Amino acid sequence: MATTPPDLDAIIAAVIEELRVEAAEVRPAGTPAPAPAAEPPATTAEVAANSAPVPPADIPQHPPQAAAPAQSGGAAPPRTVAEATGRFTGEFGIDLPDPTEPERRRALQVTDPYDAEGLANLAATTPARLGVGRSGPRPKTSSLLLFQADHGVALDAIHGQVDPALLERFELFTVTTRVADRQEYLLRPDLGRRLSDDAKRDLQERCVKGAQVQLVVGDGLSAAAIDNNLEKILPVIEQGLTAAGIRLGTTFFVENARVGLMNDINDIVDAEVVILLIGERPGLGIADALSAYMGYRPTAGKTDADRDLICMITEHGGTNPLEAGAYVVEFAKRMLQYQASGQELRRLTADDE
Ligand code: B12
Repeated sequence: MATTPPDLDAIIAAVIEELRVEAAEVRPAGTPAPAPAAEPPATTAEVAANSAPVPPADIPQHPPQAAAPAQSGGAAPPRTVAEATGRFTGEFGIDLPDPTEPERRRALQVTDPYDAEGLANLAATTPARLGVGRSGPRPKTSSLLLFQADHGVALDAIHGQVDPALLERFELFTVTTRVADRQEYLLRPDLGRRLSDDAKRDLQERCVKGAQVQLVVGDGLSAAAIDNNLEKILPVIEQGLTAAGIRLGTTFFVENARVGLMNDINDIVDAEVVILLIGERPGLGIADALSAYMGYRPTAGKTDADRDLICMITEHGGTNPLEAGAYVVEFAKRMLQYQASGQELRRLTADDE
């Protein structure tokens, strides 16, 4: 009858014990215990990654264990996977390649695909995470790291602040909405659509009234969108409109802004066309895309059906801000010509298309 060698029993027992101890330390009370790993790690990199994860600050870390050969017989059982396998190299570290590097980000990771060429063609049509493969039922480590990195960039964009030096360079003064802080901004879009009382007073005092085009810059859901694109798009729009003899209002910046704010703003500045340059909700890959939302005579009660927008303005896989600026100018001229925007503009220009 086949029996398991005694040293293997000791190794398995040690691994199970280690997983149990780790799970007890890391798992919040009341959550079920995870199933033990089915297979021992195959490579040095996996051993290092498994033995020395980089845990969040509030999770206790194991002190590094000294390298030791696998034990057998009556000796003390090994305490770590590295000890058990004898493959610990003596150094802890992450030796995986950076998954955010462009060639890694787009690398196909399906092992032995049925139609490699078809898969490559499909993946080339979209930035979506196709062909990422899997490790058992789980994502591969590189997929998980890439996801976490992109998620981090998106969070930074949402919670970041627009560079004050940039606003100064364009001499934009800042007003706020009725939102108190970023948390409230995310939870209460309605408050981001209304100007604060101070903002109303500031606009009343500082803005030219009755312009043909009022430009507004708002952080929206991505500070990075403003930081990375404003310097290119704003001069193109301003110069393009001015060169066409169009009178501009006083451009300013709104913190914690939502699109619907255009109505409140125009109830004060009374422009013909309002153009709001605002940060879009970041995606997992592109976090600095800007939109230009535009409306003809926005006022209380106007909705998105009365607005137009030019979206995905970014140098990272979208419309270049210089090109987008020129397009915004043409769109604004069209709105002025037809005295309409949104669905109404579509109706009036249906014969043009
Ligand atoms: C979130 C979102 C939505 C959400 C908005 C919900 C909300 N309250 O936030 C929902 C799912 C409702 C939605 C619906 C639609 N959307 Co949408 N949406 C987006 C997305 C992913 C992000 C927008 C964003 O970050 N805005 C900035 C933040 C700060 O604005 P906000 O004040 O928080 O939210 C307002 C805007 O998002 C606006 N909005 C959202 N979509 C659209 C579309 C149009 C044409 C307009 C004028 C306004 C608008 O509605 C919100 C309330 O006012 C963009 C993708 C992108 N790359 O921008 C597509 C996007 C803007 N949507 C688009 C479209 C086509 C639509 C729909 C017309 C789809 C449809 N056929 O029904 C509808 C129109 C809805 C409307 N408001 O009238 C297109 C616009 C293309 C274009 N250039 O005209 C985009 C660019 C997606 C795309 N690539 O195709 N959308």
